[in-house]
Amino acid sequence: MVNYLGFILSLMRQLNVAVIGLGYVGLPLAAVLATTEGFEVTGIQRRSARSGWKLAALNRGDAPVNGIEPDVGRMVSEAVEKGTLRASDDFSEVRKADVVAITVQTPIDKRRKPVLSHLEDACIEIGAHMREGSLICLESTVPPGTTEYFVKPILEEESGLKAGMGFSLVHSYERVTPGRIVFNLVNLPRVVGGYTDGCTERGVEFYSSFSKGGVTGVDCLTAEVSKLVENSHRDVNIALANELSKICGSLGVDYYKVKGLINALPDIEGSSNPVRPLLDPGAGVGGHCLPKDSHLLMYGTGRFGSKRVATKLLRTAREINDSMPGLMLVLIEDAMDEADRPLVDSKVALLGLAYREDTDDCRNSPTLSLLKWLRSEVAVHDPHVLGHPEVKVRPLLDTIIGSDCLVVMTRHSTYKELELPCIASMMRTRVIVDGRNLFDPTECIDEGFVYRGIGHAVS
Ligand code: SAJ
Repeated sequence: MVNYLGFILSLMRQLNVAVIGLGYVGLPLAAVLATTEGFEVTGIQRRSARSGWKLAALNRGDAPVNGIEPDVGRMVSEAVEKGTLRASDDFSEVRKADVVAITVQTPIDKRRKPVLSHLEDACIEIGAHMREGSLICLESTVPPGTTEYFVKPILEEESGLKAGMGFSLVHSYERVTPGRIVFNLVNLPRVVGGYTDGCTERGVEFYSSFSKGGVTGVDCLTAEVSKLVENSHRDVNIALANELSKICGSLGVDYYKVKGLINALPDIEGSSNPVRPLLDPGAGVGGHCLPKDSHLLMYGTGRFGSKRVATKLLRTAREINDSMPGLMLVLIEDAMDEADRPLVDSKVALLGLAYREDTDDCRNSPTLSLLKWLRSEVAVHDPHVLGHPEVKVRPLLDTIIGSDCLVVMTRHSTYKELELPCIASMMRTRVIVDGRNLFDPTECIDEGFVYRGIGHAVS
């Protein structure tokens, strides 16, 4: 197989990369590549009403992402200044690309079936413009079988080229997480799954040129399954923590004390006693990854698997995690009963709209679920979410002052500076319901609060 990358780099020409989709995955990838020696990047994004504004922002050198993302903004302005990054809505720009990275969204619908229409549209456009010899990298998280049985046929049909011959096709999944996007992208190990061994070889070469975490080549199906298993594993373990915290609560045992004892188990050579770290229970599991990835895995198994598999554990884990905002409502109702204050006549202060600490990402946020069920006056604060189409985000003081119940939904670092006496003086009724182990239960009770907390037994 011709060493295309080496050949191009040997010519010292910039390697031209087109990144299709400028969301939480595409934008950081474009920024990292555009600030890496030897790359020139065109970010291509459909100019839709919702996301078209990103193109202008990017071409001004402004990164359209908030939250604590230390690097993306700096890298974008540096690259635009240098002329190695530009954004466009013109898919014909793909014609110049040596490498095309597909980072479009692959959500699930209300019936938990994958929505691959964005991927299909992108592949049709890419196929129509891609150059012979280009490397196509599917980074979006997809059901097993998508690279070979969905993406490949579209690209071949539209381009008239054959995968593995006229172009190379790989699936390489990202492991980014809001708040640590660039760090993870550059430093975590990378898996590259090729349609053929030759495709894999080219993909490994490309990702090795900027990834410092090591790159492993496999087949595309193994790569697709690995990504989904990684997140399904995490989802199941969070569900285990949630169920164990309910058991501990019912027995009057503090889950976090139990967790501390078990997670302190050392990995002593020769003990053959494997470490088994417990995760944290919480107000719910949000984000764009965990709520959907086990469904993608189950869908792909049903669609392309050789025989049916009863995926009971994955389904149950999703049900448990999706039930946690409901548990928060129960705890709020229970605490307000103890405080002898009718919830319906109260003001509930919700701290945190983002699904995860120190980010502005509200996708599938547990707070949005809880808001659907709360029938009282509600004030929502989030230090990183500057605005939201469905929720009015209020200043912190405005949220807390005169409230009857303070509910912690997201463990933003800024909330760790909150002082209980100060909070108590601003609230009308002193009730705290802590969904993220932010406060110390004893300190809350000593300060005169009615306290409930996921993972903490009420003493
Ligand atoms: N959560 C819990 N308990 C925990 C951990 C998380 O309730 O012990 C909740 C969080 O509050 C959040 C949700 O789960 O609402 C997801 O949290 P996360 O830390 O898994 O954050 P994500 O969705 O950004 O997870 C991503 C995943 N990476 C990708 O899919 C690309 C995951 O595989 C990573 O482990 C995680 O980032 C990470 O921290 O790197």
